[in-house]
Amino acid sequence: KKSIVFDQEGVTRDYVQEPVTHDDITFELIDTGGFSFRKDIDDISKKVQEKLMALLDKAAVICFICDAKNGIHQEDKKIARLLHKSGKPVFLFLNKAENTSALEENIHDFYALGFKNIEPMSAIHGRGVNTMLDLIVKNISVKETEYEDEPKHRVVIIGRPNAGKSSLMNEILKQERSIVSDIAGTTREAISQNMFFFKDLIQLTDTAGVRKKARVDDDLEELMVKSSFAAVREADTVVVMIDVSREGKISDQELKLLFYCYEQKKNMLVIFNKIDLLDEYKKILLDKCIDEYKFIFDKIPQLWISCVTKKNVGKVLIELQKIWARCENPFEGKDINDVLKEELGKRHLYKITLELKVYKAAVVPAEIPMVDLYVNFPEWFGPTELGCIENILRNNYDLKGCPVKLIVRKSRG
Ligand SMILES: Nc1nc2c(ncn2[C@@H]2O[C@H](COP(=O)(O)OP(=O)(O)OP(=O)(O)O)[C@@H](O)[C@H]2O)c(=O)[nH]1
Ligand SMILES: [Mg+2]
Repeated sequence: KKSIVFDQEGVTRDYVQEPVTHDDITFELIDTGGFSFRKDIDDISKKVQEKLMALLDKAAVICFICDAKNGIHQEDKKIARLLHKSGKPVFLFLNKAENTSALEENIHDFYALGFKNIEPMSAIHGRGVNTMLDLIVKNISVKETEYEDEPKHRVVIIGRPNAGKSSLMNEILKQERSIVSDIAGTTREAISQNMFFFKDLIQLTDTAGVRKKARVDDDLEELMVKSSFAAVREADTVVVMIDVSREGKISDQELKLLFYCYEQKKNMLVIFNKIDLLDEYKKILLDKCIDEYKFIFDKIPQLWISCVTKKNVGKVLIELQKIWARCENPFEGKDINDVLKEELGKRHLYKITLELKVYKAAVVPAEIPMVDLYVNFPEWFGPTELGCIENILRNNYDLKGCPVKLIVRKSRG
């Protein structure tokens, strides 16, 4: 229960909790109610104090803010004692430090509180805030997999050897989970790790690079190490990583990966990595390639990142989150039946002389955008016809990165 409810006016003294992202790490920042050590406090204040103790107990890092201008207060000493007892990392911030003479005069008293880390700050001038955020993220660790629950999403990173898959995995996890080296084929087996992103548990899997040269008739299983292939099959979301520092084109293997994941109805994100090494000429070639395979690239969000300079690395999870959000509410706004009626009225579907009709569409509640189509001749709705209907839906709804599953059912109209 977040709010303290009490039968009296103007008593809300809840703590304020907000997720904050700094240096790609997201944590909950909690602004608490004030401490009180008075014995004769009323019931609301008691609840505030109880809540405060519970928060301290759960906190990973504590920022203790004192007033440098007015100097140390009796209560500060009591709070300090309490915080020392907690055994947590505590950072003492001396606020109102813009008043330098007061700061100089009072700082010694604050040293006596026994905290190693003392930082001046000025909340009204926004000074010291960055230091605070730095100290916080340095002292919290990204949550690991003690959690027994099933992950809400399984994300797998695939691509050619040396693309930077393990580098990205480590960047996202903020730890050296996967070994990174410039030797192609460094990662041998799929490596999974769970992490929290906001409130959701997410499994992240780094895979061994796709090794062999693709031939037209190769299927993906032959191209991939078994554990990588298994990881793709089990994933709901695939990140296809493409190294832009190579020859300025998207290889057949990479296209094969894209098509496979698309057909397997995965959520998808394309990541172009190593943009620190991208020159203008290669960029033009790559853009041409993307344009050539527009029919697939139009359906998938793309991010251009560098694991070395960290450019856009922080956007990866956010982009995935957007895809998942689209999947949760895929056909919002317009009525799907109106959309299909209008579009198919402009552009009829024919198989030879037979007109293929969609009488009705119904959105199926599922993990991915799914629609039942009630049609006159289900057997004639092949990949071309379904592709056409899928494109109509994609043009009318925001489904970028989401798969779309269409199921045809016989109907007499
Ligand atoms: N310049 C540059 N180098 C990068 C970038 N990302 C990764 N690298 C380097 O590329 C090499 C390969 O990185 P890894 O993360 O091991 O690549 P991988 O895709 O896991 O490779 P395999 O495990 O062999 O499939 C390492 O030397 C990295 O330091 C980047 O954005 N820019
Ligand atoms: Mg690797």
